[in-house]
Amino acid sequence: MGNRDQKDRDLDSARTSDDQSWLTTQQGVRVETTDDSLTAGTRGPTLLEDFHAREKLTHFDHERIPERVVHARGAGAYGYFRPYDSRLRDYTAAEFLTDPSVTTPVFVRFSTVAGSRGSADTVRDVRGFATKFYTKQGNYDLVGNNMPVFFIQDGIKFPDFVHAVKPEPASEIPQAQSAHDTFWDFIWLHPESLHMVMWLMSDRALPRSYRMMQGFGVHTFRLVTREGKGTFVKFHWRPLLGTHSLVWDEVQRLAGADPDFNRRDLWEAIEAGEHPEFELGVQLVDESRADELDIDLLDPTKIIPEEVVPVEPVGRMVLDRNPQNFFAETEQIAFHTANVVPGIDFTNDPLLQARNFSYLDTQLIRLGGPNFSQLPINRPIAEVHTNQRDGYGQHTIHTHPTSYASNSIGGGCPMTMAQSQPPDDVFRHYTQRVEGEAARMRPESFRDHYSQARLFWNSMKEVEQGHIADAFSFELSKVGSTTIREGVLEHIVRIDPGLASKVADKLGLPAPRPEGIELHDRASAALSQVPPLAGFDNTAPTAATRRVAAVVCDDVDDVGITALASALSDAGATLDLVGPREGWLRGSSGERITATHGLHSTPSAVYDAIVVPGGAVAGLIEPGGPAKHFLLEAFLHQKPIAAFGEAADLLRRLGMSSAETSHVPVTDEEGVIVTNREGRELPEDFISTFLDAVAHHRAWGRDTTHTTA
Ligand code: HDE
Repeated sequence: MGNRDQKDRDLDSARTSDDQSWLTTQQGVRVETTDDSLTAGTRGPTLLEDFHAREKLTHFDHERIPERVVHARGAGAYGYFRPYDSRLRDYTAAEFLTDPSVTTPVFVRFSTVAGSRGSADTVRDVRGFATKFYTKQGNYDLVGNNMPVFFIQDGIKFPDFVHAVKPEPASEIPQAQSAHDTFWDFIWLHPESLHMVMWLMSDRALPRSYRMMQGFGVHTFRLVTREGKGTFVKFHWRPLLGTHSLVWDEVQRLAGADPDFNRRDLWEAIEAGEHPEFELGVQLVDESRADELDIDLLDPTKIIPEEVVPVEPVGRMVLDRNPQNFFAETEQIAFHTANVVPGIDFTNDPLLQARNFSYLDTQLIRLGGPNFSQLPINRPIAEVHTNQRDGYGQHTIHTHPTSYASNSIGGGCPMTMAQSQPPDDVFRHYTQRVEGEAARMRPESFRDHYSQARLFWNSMKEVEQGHIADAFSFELSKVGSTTIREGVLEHIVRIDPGLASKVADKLGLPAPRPEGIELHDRASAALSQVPPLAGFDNTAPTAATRRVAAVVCDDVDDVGITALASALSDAGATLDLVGPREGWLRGSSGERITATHGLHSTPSAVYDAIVVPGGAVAGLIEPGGPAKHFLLEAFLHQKPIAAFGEAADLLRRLGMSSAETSHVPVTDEEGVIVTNREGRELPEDFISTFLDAVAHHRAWGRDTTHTTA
């Protein structure tokens, strides 16, 4: 039986559908009715002997478990991982990374960090990217984020940091936001956070989709061979759909119109058979050469730029199945950084060391006792034999006569691998020499808080830098304390004086003076999300799985819509028709078309690109028609827009297209593609140019400052 079948069978045995069944109590007694309590007379008090009512209410009263302290809001999916080849065999004993014939089942949980379980998806935040590999050698958890660094260098600071980013204690405001005093107070006083703050203020904090974001293990881990040779490793995930983000104004709209935007996107894509794929990559550093790097690998606020150590692709993960019960699967999954398998080990990164304590500890309270690894979602496919017994929620009926080691009564079982030959699959901690005086001190190089924050800034394209400046300005505007605002500006000026003066200007504060500051001009092209892309994340642009909307009404040019719908479908994208009302409409060809969405309920923010067909659509847009805002927002959000027939002129009148041509499709970096031709004669290159623009995600070159619309 394959590993996947094994896990599936395990999960199946825990599933119950309740189809075709009678309602019973927990004891299996059939229930007469669940609508009326047992009362003394029709108007009398409820009787204590109504065991069904009591059991029903008692269970309900206990339905909630504590939400995760951080990463409370998430969405999960099943899938599998397979290595491309055995090239890592020289580095690790982990079979799931080295045997291309082995398919390992996985469960991935994506999440935001700061918000509560019910908070909106599209907030400015770090995203969690946690993967549980159910390997034959035991469960391995890679509990990463979509940013490669972290806010703090030592786990002892984690409670301080989390208390600061969570809502203010008195009012519990704001929800799922870092834009408030306590967060920025922490940042001001902890410049070690600055590199991560740059990522947080960048578009990386607003992913378009969980399917379109990178993942990082953050810490330096160790790969270890059977012979005990160690190699430092940094783990990377790269989405095959490309890494893409939303823009700030768009996320405001989405948080209201569809607070589940990222969760829904993942769910619907998997239901539609558009299975998200991620490639696993590694940066390997020979232990003897670690000193040649200009960073300390134990410092989780630093990256190894890809130009220094390239990322090598080693395998592929596909997510192909949604959970069937959110609570049982996505909520009860318990990740733990110390869940490692033979061939993977830790380093002394002080952040990782603290995590190795914290995750087990948190599951004990969250999942109510020490037996949470017996929950179906957490059970390994590897056999489990421990001498651990009893405890809340014990599901296993242990029949072995002993529960201690060593024993003779139980035949010495379960045995440790040290007792058996050959000791192949045993986990052996990496042997390293450790010495030094006990001290609360960090290495000197941990003190450099600005170099890589500036490296990130230098690596951004102009449009990305603009977004970062806007994000700082927004966030600091929400900070009441001028001392904190000024304190943060004093740090930003050391990252980039231009950035500091832009933000200071918005805040009405004097720009801090960049005196005595040394600024380097190093950059890493792999960090930018705006084409041309470089490095591991340099994916070919694709329109696959993109959602496009066509604005429709009666007498719209439906022939052109049909042509575009079919071209988009061939490219793996979908076209939704959005009308002044949902339901049947009459196209200009006399055929009926169906508006599946209404302008009253669906903003253009939920789409990747917009089509404005010819025909009567102009009436929807001007003057002040119901689709005007829809279109204007799409334009401001730099989405590709295609217009044909009469709509081409319309876009020109609105100042969205400067194309003077009549029949030729026109596009440039502005991403507005127009042709005066009618739907039945849409030029080939009009369609292909539009598809190309969709594949490029956003029209980064569009100047949105002077539209007249
Ligand atoms: Fe976590 N983190 N964390 N974290 N973390 C948790 O574990 C913690 C850190 C990350 O989908 C908690 O089960 C400490 C870095 C993800 O279930 C908790 C420190 C990174 C998830 C916890 C860190 C992460 C968590 C909350 C500093 C990126 C969600 C509930 C020493 C590499 C996993 C839980 C899921 C969850 C502690 C820092 C990622 C409290 C003490 C760095 C993706 O145990």
